[in-house]
Amino acid sequence: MTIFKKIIDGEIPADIVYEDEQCLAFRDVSPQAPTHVLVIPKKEIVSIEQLAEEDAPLLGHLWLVIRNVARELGVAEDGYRVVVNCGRDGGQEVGHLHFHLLAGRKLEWPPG
Ligand code: IU
Repeated sequence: MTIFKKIIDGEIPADIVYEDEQCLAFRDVSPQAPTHVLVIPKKEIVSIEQLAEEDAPLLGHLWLVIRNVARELGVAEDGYRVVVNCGRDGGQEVGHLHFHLLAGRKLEWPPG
């Protein structure tokens, strides 16, 4: 079980900014930008690589939640970045699919 599953189950506290029956959004404990939120499905999906065809509606929902959270947190107007790390070379450390929502400063490109 990952730490994110424990957050979903309420076993570990998190600074939750949005929740519904399908997903959870909470502030990253080690923020890389003034606003750094993780949006995760409640379904235990390890990474993009483990997505199933049936997860397509869930993914659409997650993108709309990300957009809505960005608006709610007041960062939509200036802009933001959404990052999904996948696997070792992609820099994924937690084996539960998550979308990083980063905002609040001018983000550089390309990433390291
Ligand atoms: P990554 O894409 O798997 O590298 O991102 C994992 C993120 O989860 C990373 O930004 C951590 O700071 C963050 N995180 C967290 O917010 N709370 C935790 O308890 C743990 C990691 I462990």
